[in-house]
Amino acid sequence: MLSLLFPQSQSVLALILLTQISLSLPPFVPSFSSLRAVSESRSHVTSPHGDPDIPETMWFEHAIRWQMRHHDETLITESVKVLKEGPDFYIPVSNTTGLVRSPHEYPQYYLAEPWVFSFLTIYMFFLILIGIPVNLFTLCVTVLHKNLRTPVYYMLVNMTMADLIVIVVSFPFTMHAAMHGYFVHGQVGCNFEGFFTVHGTQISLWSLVVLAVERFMVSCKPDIDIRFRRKFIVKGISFTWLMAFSCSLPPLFEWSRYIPEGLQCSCGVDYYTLKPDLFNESFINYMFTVHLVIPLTVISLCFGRLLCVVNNDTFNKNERDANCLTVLLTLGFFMCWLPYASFGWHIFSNQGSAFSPFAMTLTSFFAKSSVLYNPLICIYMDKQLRQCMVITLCQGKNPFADKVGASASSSVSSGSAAPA
Ligand SMILES: *C/C=C(C)/C=C\C=C(C)\C=C\C1=C(C)CCCC1(C)C
Ligand SMILES: *[C@@H]1O[C@H](CO)[C@@H](O)[C@H](O)[C@H]1NC(C)=O
Repeated sequence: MLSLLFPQSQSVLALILLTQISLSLPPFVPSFSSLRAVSESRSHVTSPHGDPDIPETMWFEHAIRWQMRHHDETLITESVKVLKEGPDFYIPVSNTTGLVRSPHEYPQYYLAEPWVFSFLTIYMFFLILIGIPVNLFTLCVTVLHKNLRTPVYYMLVNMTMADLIVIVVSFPFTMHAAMHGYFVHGQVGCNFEGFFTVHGTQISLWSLVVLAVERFMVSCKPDIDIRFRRKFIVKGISFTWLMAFSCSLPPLFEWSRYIPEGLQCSCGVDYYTLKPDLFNESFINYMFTVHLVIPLTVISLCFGRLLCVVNNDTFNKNERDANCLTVLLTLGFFMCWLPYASFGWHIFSNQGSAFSPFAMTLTSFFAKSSVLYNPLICIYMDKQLRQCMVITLCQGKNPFADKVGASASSSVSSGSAAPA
């Protein structure tokens, strides 16, 4: 349907999908089923318990050999009911092997083989390596070029900054933790990493909400006062930070908490236990309602209206392009975050059920790739931003000047541009 409305959107969607797939999936795919089989059989092992002859690093080979000897019976009878929980962690595998250890103190190589952790390290390294220059460059170009100072771009600067905060502040922690196979930075590091990830992501989410509302207003009243729009966006930016704090701060102050999740080398909020003393249940309900369902509803309502004006010829083409950009940014965001959100909700609403720590990590590291999409989508969609980038790169001269000059007016940013 979208491709009917926006001719460009099909290729952009393909681009998002391809980047996402190439970034996060292929190395997992061939090994996924075999890994799951291994981790399932792993949680049924009962014997190596306390055998002093076996060094901890050898436990896996030992467990397999032991399983071969004792064959099917134990595999079938033992279930994954015993869940491991500590004061500041929750590991969703049974401790019948006696190998489960605190993720703040010991490597978690019983959850997945070391190469999986190495892969996560490399993945995080690439997110940092690509994410910093792409976001930083977009930020510089947007701030430096006066003709990009439009309400829509104010919001994009906000989102790019949020992405940079996540990449610079919290990703190195994740990478370092994955390198060691456990959360080496202790509970303080976990709070730090969790806080900045949630904060940055929430800023992006609420920016999308404000952007959708702004697009909605403009499409209702195309000749709306530009100064009003500017003021609205500036207020909107403070609003995004406020809303982000209202989601990221409470877990630091004993309303829920940040704990290591999945393979125990990244931190998220606690979906795993109810913890009445931390009012965990109310926080998770609050987080999913106020910080996911409500934004999603507001955005959908605004987009409903946008889709109505999309084929309206009297409506400025550049404004329509800006609408398209907003829709794509939103799709990119939710494509990254909905798998993680629904898995988190599933774990929360089925307390104590067995789930694969590997699958949890898969969704959460997949969500982390969202920091790349905002700038990539903008660069792809917006001709004027691309031109400004070329000019910045070539130190003030645009080598393609006569070629692109003619079509300059058809870019997203000039559409929403202010009278200078
Ligand atoms: C790698 C670290 C991760 C994924 C940390 C945790 C993230 C959350 C607790 C995310 C919460 C949510 C956000 C930020 C936006 C979409 C909805 C949400 C509640 C899943
Ligand atoms: C798992 O069992 C072993 C051996 O009984 C014990 O040393 C270890 O502390 C247990 N792990 C947890 C997280 O309780």
